[in-house]
Amino acid sequence: MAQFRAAPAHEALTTDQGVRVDDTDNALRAGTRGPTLLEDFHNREKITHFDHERIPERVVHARGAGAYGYFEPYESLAEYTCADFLAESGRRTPVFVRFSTVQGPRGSADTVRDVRGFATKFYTREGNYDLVGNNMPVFFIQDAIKFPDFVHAVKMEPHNEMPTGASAHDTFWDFCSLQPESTHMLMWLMSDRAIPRSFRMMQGFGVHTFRFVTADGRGTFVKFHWKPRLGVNSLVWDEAQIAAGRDPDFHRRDLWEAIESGQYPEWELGVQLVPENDEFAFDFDLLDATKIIPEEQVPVRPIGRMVLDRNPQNFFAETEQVAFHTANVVPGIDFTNDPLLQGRNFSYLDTQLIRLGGPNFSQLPVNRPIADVHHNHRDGFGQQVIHPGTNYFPNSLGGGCPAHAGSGGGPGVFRHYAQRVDGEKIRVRSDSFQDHYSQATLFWNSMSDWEKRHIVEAFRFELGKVDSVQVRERMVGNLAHVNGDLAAGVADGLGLPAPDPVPGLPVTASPALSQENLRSSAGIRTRKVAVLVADGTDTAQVTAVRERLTTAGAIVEVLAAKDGSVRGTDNDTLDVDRALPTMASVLYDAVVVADGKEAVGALAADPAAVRFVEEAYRHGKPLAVLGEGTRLLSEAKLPEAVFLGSSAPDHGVITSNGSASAEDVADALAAALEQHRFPHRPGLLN
Ligand code: HDE
Repeated sequence: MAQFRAAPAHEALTTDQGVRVDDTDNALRAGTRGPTLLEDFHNREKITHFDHERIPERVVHARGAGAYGYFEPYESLAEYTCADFLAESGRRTPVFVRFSTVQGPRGSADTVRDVRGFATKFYTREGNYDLVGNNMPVFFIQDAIKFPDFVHAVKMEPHNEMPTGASAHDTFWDFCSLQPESTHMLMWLMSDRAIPRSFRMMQGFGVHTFRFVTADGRGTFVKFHWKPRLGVNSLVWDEAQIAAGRDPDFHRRDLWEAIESGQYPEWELGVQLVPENDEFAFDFDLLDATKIIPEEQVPVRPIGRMVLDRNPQNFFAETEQVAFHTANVVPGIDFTNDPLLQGRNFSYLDTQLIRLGGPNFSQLPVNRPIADVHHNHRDGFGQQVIHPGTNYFPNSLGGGCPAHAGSGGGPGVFRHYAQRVDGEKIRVRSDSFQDHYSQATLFWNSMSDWEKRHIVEAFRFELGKVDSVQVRERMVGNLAHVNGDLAAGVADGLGLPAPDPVPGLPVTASPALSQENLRSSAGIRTRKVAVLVADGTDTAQVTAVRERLTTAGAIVEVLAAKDGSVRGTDNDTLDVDRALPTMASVLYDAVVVADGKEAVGALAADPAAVRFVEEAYRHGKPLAVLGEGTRLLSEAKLPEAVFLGSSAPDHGVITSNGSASAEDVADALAAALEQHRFPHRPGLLN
């Protein structure tokens, strides 16, 4: 697939001044072997520009990938908000979305265990609205003043700049063990949500409680949720670690390729609405960003959908230079006093000023509103606009323009929500923010058995990388407040005694939190399947399987020991899509082993093919093995009970068992793919 868009044809190379250049391969020099001359303005300009190509990366969320698309509401929300982009069913608003990891620098791997940023810029007719969220609905801290401490702790350690893209190190766990308000978020971070299969398969959350405001100034609390059509799916940890080496660009490639191939990712936007009168109706504080509103208490109302259908043309110009800001709101959307949000409203503008080199970054194409812009801001680095006329207000010489939009009232004018505020000037956290464990327990209670197992394993891994014994012990002590089994399981892995569980408030469960209940509504669309073949493969079966799966929307690739083609059983040939050594099973969702005595013999003798199948099995992925292909499973020393004798559908290992047709096997594989993983299979790597 040719995805690189070449520069326009027939354009001659010029200098920055537009002067045509005759040669950009040889600097001007005195004689063929003489010194280079300062006079060569093209050479100097070219190198000088190059020397200044880099800008500071984001202090957090440095690594990301973005795409354009649109948002459209299902119905008017005018009852709750005067936001123009939510006022009419089907009204399309262009968007740019950037997904990111938090900890690692720009060049770090995609599949690390981390929170993912999910930032959306809506280019509305009434100005830009940025919903700068994450793929987890809560945060590590309650007050923005702790953010520098938190980020210093999670980032690479200051003396040796390790580890890259990982939270499994002493300073992070030291901080969190001393900051119990992080416990709920740690549960999410240690869950599979932190290792998504794809950006396209993540939920997104606004995290804070925001406020919808109607034209007549009535407020309603609102929490935002993005829900992916493809379901919420994750990698397993071992797989994520291998993928980080096999394809550090795993997530950005996945997003890019889906959009290039016309398989546009889609999310539904939902809102939880809470009347202002119910501000104190919950046993937690709506202003506390370490809490969710359980969906069973306030259902998520779907209000529209977002489709991403266009890749950027230039990563730097668009994805790198995009500047999100929580304070970019439009009429009808306002803040609450969430102390985390209040701090963010300061931070994003501040950070862009240095990252994008001055105050004019909103003039960059990706940041430019589609709404008209008129103000008296002038000059500064990189000013793109030639402003005519007066530059102060009030004025008479400029006809009084730009005038206050609000003086005559009318729609489309931002007016801050009129909230009554009074209080002492104090540095005190509200008592209503003090329960740090109940919702961590709620999360734990809501997980299925395999999700719980993964959480325990993740805590063991992370704390196992922590050298300080007292940090490990303190953290296990905190977990005893969440759940006794969790704390005991983690303690066991660390060789520590199980702490006594600490009783807390009674807590139920929220089924909406489990990935078991967040399945795809789009079947197996865009799921990637590898078919292993060699000379002597039964090509008719491969073709039948491929057709069946492709029709259902999957992407099927044929892999052999080398590129080119393989010979079939009928002396026909089959083209190879990928050479096995360039790929790995972690880059696919399912694996098919083709039939054919000679081919299976060759694959069973190829350690790369055996490992391919073994890893797919141990990562819980669906496997379809045609005819004699089971020899490969035996060679990989996989638990035979799973694939010998029956098709064992519960474990997602499908065999043709001598009689099933290739089509039947493909259908069974498609059904297994819809389940994503088989977490109860024996012999799994977590
Ligand atoms: Fe951010 N955050 N953040 N953050 N954040 C940044 O802004 C900050 C927080 C989030 O794709 C920075 O342009 C403070 C919560 C995303 O460009 C910076 C606090 C949530 C992105 C910043 C928070 C986020 C950022 C770094 C504590 C989820 C990437 C570069 C109050 C709701 C946006 C930049 C993109 C980026 C500050 C907490 C999400 C430094 C002070 C909570 C998705 O301004």
